[in-house]
Amino acid sequence: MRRHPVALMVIVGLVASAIGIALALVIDWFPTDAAKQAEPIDTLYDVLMIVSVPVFVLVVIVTLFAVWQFRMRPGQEKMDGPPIHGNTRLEIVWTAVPAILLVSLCSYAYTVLTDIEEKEANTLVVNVVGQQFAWRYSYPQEGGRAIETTQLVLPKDRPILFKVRALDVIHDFWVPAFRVKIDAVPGIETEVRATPTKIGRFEVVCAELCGLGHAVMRSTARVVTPAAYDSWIAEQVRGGAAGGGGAAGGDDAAGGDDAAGGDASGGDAAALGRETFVQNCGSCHTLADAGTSGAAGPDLTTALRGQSEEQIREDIVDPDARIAEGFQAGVMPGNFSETLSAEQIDGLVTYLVSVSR
Ligand code: HEC
Ligand SMILES: [Cu+2]
Repeated sequence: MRRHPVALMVIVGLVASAIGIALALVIDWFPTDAAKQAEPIDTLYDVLMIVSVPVFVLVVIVTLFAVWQFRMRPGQEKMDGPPIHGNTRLEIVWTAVPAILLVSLCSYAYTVLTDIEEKEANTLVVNVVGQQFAWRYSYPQEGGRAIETTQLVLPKDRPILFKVRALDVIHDFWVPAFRVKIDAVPGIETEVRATPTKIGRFEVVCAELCGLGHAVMRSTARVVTPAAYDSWIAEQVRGGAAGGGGAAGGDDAAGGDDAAGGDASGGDAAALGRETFVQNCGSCHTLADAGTSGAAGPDLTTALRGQSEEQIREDIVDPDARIAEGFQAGVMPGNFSETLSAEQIDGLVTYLVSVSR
């Protein structure tokens, strides 16, 4: 074998490539796939692995071989290597082969991209807004005002077009189970398409480092049957029409006794407070009465017990004044006194006091 270094390299290379490819294909790299887009993307990934592993092995083996074969031996310290002038045939080969490889892989990736981004009939448009550090959604309604909510509910098997915006810095809307993601960039609207194929809950993640609360900028995509989606939408529309009393409640918990809660706590201020809460706070805070399930901040169903009205107000307008145990400063937005009206803040305080007693 010493006489045939190239033969040895070829054999080692073939074995190493076979092991590498087998590992790449056997290991389950991906989360569940829950959209039509997942399969072509996973296949693309596998093909890229199959092609890259031998290239990687080739480079590593030739490097290691050269290091070993042409190493400096005792007595050679002052010697120089033989003068080399290049090899035209070799240079043509090592330019042409990678070029062909790259062009073919790019063409394949491009067809996958156009394929998964194809426009489809009966597409549902969902607007997505990223803002430090939460996602909000709105569903345009024919002839009515859009439904604003912090919950992402999607009908199974219906193509969805997400129109994505950002209000402050760059975020990135990503549902790993759908495989697709897109940057949310202030000042422009970006788009991404996915057709959910599995009922269930799938994580929504921000995939662009966007500040201190980046890691908690999470939400859930809930994929339901088309019938369940229709009744969810109907519920949202009714909630909105009833003066905001039940707006966007109706996650699994506590959607039912909306009206009772609202009425008992004394009318308009609390109703406005509840609506404001669902739209601005529910993506980060769980609150049973409002039907929200955010987890970036404390669960307000229990956290507010025994707190005074003044404390709650301060927590909202100046969140860093007092940091809830186990949580970080700088995650809850500090500018609610500017982005919300005085009535909305009064409403929030009235509402939160009423549900914490
Ligand atoms: C981006 C996520 C986020 C949003 C949006 C958010 N909060 Fe918070 N909130 C937090 C975090 C994190 C904490 C804990 C750190 C702290 O106390 O500042 C917190 C703390 C609180 C507390 C104190 C809880 C306690 O244990 O004493 C209250 C009350 C509160 N938030 C109310 C609200 C209200 C009302 C809104 C909407 C107007 C809101 N939050 C919006 C993340 C958020
Ligand atoms: Cu973000």
